[in-house]
Amino acid sequence: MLVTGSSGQIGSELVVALRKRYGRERVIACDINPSGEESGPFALADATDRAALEQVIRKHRIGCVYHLVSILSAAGEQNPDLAWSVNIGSLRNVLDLAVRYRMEQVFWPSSIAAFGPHTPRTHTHQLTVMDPSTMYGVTKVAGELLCNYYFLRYGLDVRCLRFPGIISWKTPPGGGTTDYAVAIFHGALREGRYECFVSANTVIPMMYMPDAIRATLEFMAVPRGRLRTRLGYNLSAMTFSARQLAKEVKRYLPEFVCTYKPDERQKIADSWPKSIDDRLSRKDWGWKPRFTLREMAEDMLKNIQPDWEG
Ligand code: VAH
Repeated sequence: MLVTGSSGQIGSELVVALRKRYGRERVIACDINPSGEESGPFALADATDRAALEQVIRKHRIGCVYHLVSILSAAGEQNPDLAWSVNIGSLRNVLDLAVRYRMEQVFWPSSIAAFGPHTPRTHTHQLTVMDPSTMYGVTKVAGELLCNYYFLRYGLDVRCLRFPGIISWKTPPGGGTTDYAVAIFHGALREGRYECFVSANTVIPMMYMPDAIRATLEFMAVPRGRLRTRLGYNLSAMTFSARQLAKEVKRYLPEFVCTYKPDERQKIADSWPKSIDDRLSRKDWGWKPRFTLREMAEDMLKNIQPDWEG
């Protein structure tokens, strides 16, 4: 198995989970930057360079790719051309090479960022209007359509999940609009305060990383006949406002003060759904979230500052 973007927020944790389940030597981590804590085989490669990627695939006889390379929503608005070429260029390389080398499976993360300002914002349906207003969102819609095409045309077993904002502690925030939901914990523990870059009443669907990793592994293990779509499956776990998150942090750190100073990322956040209808995931492959906001907040604080007594 190859995990591209293995040094990133999801990639770094997915590598560990896959190695635990399938064995250290069977999972090749691959990134343009080493993560610095390689727990197994690593290939330094730029996934937008098809020849370099093909060399890794041939050398390690790859049969399955988890393709996690992406420039996220906020960073993508700083350089939309790069976001398109990295997100779509690397995906096309993976899909073409997966067909060429007759791979068994490909996983690719889509996002609720694939929805836009005209998408109904509560209990957003699986099949609905998708008019994203960020280049990142455009690459997610285009990417889903590409994955669906490669399934229809070549029979490639490529699977996509529309992840909500993902919260984790192992890697620093990386250019996403939902980074505030990670940075708030670090600010609370380090300085006792945090200035949030979206307004207090901003509501975005979120998921704790352990749930996101489990969803990926469960989704990829389901027999292909169970899946009714090759566009992204809607996926949800929890949804809360920035104010509710700050209040949860304050439950554990009573001195914590959160202030709000919306910046250009507010417009992106306001274009996304407030809640997601993920009935198709629950029906087709038995999705069920585990972590609540309370459990996530406690786990985040405990792991960011191990000597913190909850
Ligand atoms: C971002 N973390 O903020 C990503 C995610 C739904 C948000 O796709 O860009």
